[in-house]
Amino acid sequence: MVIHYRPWMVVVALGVGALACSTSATAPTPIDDWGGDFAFSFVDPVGDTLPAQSGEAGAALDVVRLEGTMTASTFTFRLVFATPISAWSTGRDDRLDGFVDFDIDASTTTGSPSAVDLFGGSAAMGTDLFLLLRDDFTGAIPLVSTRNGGSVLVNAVFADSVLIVSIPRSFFGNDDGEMSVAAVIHRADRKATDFLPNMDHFDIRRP
Ligand SMILES: [Ca+2]
Ligand SMILES: [Ca+2]
Repeated sequence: MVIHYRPWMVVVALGVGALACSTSATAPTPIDDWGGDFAFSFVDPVGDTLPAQSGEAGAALDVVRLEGTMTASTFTFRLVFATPISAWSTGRDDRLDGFVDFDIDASTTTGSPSAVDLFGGSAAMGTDLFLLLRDDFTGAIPLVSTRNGGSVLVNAVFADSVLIVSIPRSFFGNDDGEMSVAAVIHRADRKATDFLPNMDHFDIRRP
């Protein structure tokens, strides 16, 4: 059975804690075999936002870059926007919403379809974990497993036009640090204002 865990399920999932994502289609790489820390950077065009749906108001949030580092202990990334963003907890009209999806084993046969696909895009991923970009009023956002709905809160900083997220790599089990990623950006008053990337997904890989 394919399970689709998305925001309406997060409320009940919070506090479960166990992500249990170590059961991938192929045997996970032991952490002992860590291949070394690395950095990554991807760009998305400026001004490529999607049209507003009927009844929606407000300017689109335009994501322009995803960059970060993968170390043996921590996965840190910065999601950069063309204009300032604000956290969900601020209650502002321009507060950030949306999903960052991770295909940990780079396999479409495990996990669920990406949120990108649910909103009309095509990420071609089997999402194993996703971040819901709504903060919880304490500077944290939920990282949710599509395998079992378990979730943990991870540290998020909203700084002008940048979202900075740090995730302990232990939450990814024994994964080797290489994965696929895609995102759909919402604003509080608009759904799907930008896809990252516009088609398909980015591959986070050691150079
Ligand atoms: Ca963009
Ligand atoms: Ca997968």
